[in-house]
Amino acid sequence: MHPCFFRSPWEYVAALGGAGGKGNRFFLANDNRAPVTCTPGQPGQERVLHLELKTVAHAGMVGFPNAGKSSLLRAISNARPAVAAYPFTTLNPHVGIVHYEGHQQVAVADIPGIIPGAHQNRGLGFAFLRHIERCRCLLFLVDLSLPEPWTQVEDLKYELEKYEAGLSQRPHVVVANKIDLPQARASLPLLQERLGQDVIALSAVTGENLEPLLLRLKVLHDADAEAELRQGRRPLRW
Ligand SMILES: Nc1nc2c(ncn2[C@@H]2O[C@H](COP(=O)(O)OP(=O)(O)OP(=O)(O)O)[C@@H](O)[C@H]2O)c(=O)[nH]1
Ligand SMILES: [Mg+2]
Repeated sequence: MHPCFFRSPWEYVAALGGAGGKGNRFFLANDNRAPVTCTPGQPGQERVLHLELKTVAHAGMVGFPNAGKSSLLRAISNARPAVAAYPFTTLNPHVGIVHYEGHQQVAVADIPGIIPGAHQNRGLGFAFLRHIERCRCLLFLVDLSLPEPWTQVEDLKYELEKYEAGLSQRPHVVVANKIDLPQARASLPLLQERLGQDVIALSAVTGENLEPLLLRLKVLHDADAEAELRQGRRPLRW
């Protein structure tokens, strides 16, 4: 059999150990009750493999700097990414685990903020976008306290789509953060209308309305797990 074989759809043997040698017990005989003879085993296979991480998390947070991605991850999981009132606080993805009843877990990634032109590699463009590509579903996080918040969703989707066609169409939910700020709540109806889709409005800081997001996350996760099973693949587990 080829040395790199699949034992099951989700198990891969990259390098086989060598055939074992014969131990002392093999040489046990009536006239030799305590053999000290043995034979060495064969060397195992050695390979140099270049591995590429395909999945970072079930859900990835996509948003401009300062939208509150890290604050939200802190609010829904025990991850502790730094939060600060300036852009690009987060420079590497952080993964937090959301725990549900019945020991179910959903991994959510706080991905560094993307900026307009990311698809042309502006800022840390490609690096950020690659992290997004490695998430099964997306949370578009907008700062509802900024004017015309729908433009954030449009711009984010544009960057994703330019980077990889279809990426912005991954199963997703739009999350409007900072609902605790006075000017934010007022623009929610217009945001829903402009996007023509349901939006989950919440506050990562006060914890208001986190529940609907957690429920939606689970729905997205379960739908993905079912689709994976239907295709004979193992659903992601953390
Ligand atoms: N009022 C209010 N402020 C918030 C909320 N969420 C985040 N903030 C504030 O917004 C600022 C940015 O929050 P972060 O969580 O660091 O934002 P981020 O999206 O992770 O930013 P980058 O890592 O730079 O991409 C901080 O000052 C937070 O305290 C919220 O729900 N309400
Ligand atoms: Mg951050």
